[in-house]
Amino acid sequence: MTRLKEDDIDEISANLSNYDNELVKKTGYLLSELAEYAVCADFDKLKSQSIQVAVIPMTCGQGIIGGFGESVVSIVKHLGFKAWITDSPDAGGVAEAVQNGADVLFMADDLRFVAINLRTGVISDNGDATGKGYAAGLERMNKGLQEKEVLILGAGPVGTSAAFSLARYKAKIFIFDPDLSASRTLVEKLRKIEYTVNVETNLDQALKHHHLIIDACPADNVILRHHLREDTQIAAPGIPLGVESAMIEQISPRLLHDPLQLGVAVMMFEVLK
Ligand code: 2YJ
Repeated sequence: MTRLKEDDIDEISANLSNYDNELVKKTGYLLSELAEYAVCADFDKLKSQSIQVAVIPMTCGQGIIGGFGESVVSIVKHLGFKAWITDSPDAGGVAEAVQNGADVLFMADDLRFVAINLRTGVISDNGDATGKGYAAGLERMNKGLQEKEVLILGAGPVGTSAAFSLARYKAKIFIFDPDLSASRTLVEKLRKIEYTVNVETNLDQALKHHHLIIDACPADNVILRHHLREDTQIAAPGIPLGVESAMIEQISPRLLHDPLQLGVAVMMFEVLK
């Protein structure tokens, strides 16, 4: 899993209104609306309750990422909830959050980023939530994905979660992962819900053929100029972005990509379910 860098997230807090404007242009939905849509629920009643969210900095592993907690707080506040960062990190932060009446905790180490609803015990994982959010975004960009072919790049947690959402949207799913056994594992998981996933083994051929793409792999320079058509749409939770840098501006009206916002928004609504 990619570790976020300060540079990836330093403009999130200041740009959430602009983020919403861009998201509405692409999907017709605000961040809060798209996150609700991704987890199939209407949380107006929950929103009106006084949910308090604590974000706990975690020093283990590679330590605190400057601005990470602040960015999560700003996203959660933007959704309409009360949120703060605990003064203490780690176990002390958990104790502080509970003492101060937090209902939901957000915390991340180098391997996992989770939200926990202390009232209900429901847990949301960032990888899972991000897959749901980006699949929903691609579905809204297309006004439905039924019978449409979608290529997922990367059969990790985000790609797998996206595949389950795409199955719900009745898309025809294609998976490419350089590790063929990862693709096969995803195929098996979807077979258990009686859904067929097709495995692509040649990345260049797959990208030439498919124009609806979920880029859930942590590699840059994968989607190149000769892969892009006028109707290509890309939902790209992967960090770094896989699109050739010279093509990003051109594809940007048909590209969903952010470092944290959509995943955090889906986590927040998922734990309130
Ligand atoms: O509390 C902190 O500031 C740090 N311990 C945050 C660590 C953030 N974790 C990561 O970057 C993980 N690799 C997962 C991020 C998932 C984003 N989609």
